[in-house]
Amino acid sequence: KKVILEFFTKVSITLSLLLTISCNEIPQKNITNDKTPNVIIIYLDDLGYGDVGFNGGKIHTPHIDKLAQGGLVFDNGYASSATCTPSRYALLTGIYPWRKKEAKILEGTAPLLIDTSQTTLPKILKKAGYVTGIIGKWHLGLGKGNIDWNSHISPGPNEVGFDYSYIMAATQDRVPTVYITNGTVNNLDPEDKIEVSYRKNFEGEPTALDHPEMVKMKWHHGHNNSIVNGIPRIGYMKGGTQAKWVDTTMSKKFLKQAQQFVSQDKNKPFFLYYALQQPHVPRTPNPKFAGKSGMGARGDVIMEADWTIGQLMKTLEQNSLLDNTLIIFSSDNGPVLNDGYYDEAVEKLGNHNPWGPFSGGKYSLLQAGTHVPFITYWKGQIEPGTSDALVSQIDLVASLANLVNIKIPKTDSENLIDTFLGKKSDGRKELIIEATSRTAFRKGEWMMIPPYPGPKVLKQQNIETGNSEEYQLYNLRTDKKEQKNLAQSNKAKLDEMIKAFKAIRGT
Ligand code: NG6
Ligand code: CA
Repeated sequence: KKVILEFFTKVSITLSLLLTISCNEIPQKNITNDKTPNVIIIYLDDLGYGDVGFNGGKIHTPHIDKLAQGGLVFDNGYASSATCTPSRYALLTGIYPWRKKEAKILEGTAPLLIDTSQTTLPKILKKAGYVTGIIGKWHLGLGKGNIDWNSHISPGPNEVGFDYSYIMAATQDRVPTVYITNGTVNNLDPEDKIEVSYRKNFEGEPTALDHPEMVKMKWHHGHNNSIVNGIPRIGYMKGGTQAKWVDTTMSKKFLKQAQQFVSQDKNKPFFLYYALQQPHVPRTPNPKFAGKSGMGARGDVIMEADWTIGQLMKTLEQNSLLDNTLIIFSSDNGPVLNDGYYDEAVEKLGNHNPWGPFSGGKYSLLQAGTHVPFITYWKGQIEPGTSDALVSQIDLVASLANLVNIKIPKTDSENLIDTFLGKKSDGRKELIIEATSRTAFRKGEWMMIPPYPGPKVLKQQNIETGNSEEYQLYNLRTDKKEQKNLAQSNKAKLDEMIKAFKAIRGT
């Protein structure tokens, strides 16, 4: 009897193990390339669908356009959220940001949002033998709360899969305004300790409210705390004088880092997450670019970002890396003109249209919030063209895992590697997008936005939020601007959408 019982226990354990494996793991696929390529994600901050030349933008972006011409342009490519932190969280983890309630725009002192035990894109690639690096904007929290900026800061990017990190902690408009290399603030001075608070000012430190005469870039809303380089920021900072960044050279610093990173260790493939700060506020073009666009600082910094990308491409070419590097270009969320400073982004816009054919913008559930420029480029491997496939940045986790043959647990990420490489024309069937803790649902050509209270327009930014007391249903093929609400006239479709949305969203 005992033997039989043991036998059945063993069989059932084996069976359940097999079942867990088959349910949780994405099947492997053979890749045709003999070598796994280097991977670079070029990720801009607040760049709109229409901000790039290849989507009709009036700002000169020849280098980005070159990627578009030589790569695959996704016309239905999405960021996971209409703001930064949630989008970046999804990009790196493959988990919808609305599943994680802390995934909101983070303060500079916020603890690390990603659990160090979580699967992440850099961990996956590291497991496949890649050297992994992040250069640029992090904005996913650091430490465990109560950071001491004067000693080693951990956990951070290096604890979630990056071998190398050279970052700003949060945003260019948030303190601390310092670069951090592998968890240590650059140019620390033990005699001039850094202190940071988002609650109250440090005694005697000037703020934009007390010392408007010290301010060179005027604030419009928010951004009236500590002043660094004449620019008033969000949050209070004391000390660290020699550690503070110079805003006008930030783009160059990140570029140099990126160039060094891709030029090192030729024996291993690399993964570079190159997170540029443009065109987020404060927009601080290098003097070489100031005034170049004729559209104010916003246009100038987009031109500078474009030049930077051109320089990185040159470095790849000089190092004979282009044939073996997959480049993914996108943006963390849609555009905003006035995001808190008077910088003439509104006044000098002219006939440039950052939103492309869409309504809304950053912070919005309407298309311009999340529907962003999206390109995959791999010289000699990806055939240039345009794809209609519905794809999201959240899909990069499963897709790149598949590319490098690493098994991962199931997430919200879908394996679309063949779509990203242009071997297949269909993408995902449905997608939930997020904007300031609200969610909406796309399936096929349809978009459904549930009712939400709150303002219909963000007054200061002049952005339509997508809020309405009623359900909204739009056909994106015929109505990209989301102006004809079909919720009443197509009840059957609305019901189908609500049902499918709830099946994923759970409420
Ligand atoms: C908002 C800031 C905005 C920007 C944004 C984050 C104010 C009034 N507005 O709170 O300027 O910093 O946060 O942008 O402070 S994001 O692209 O990083 O999500
Ligand atoms: Ca952003």
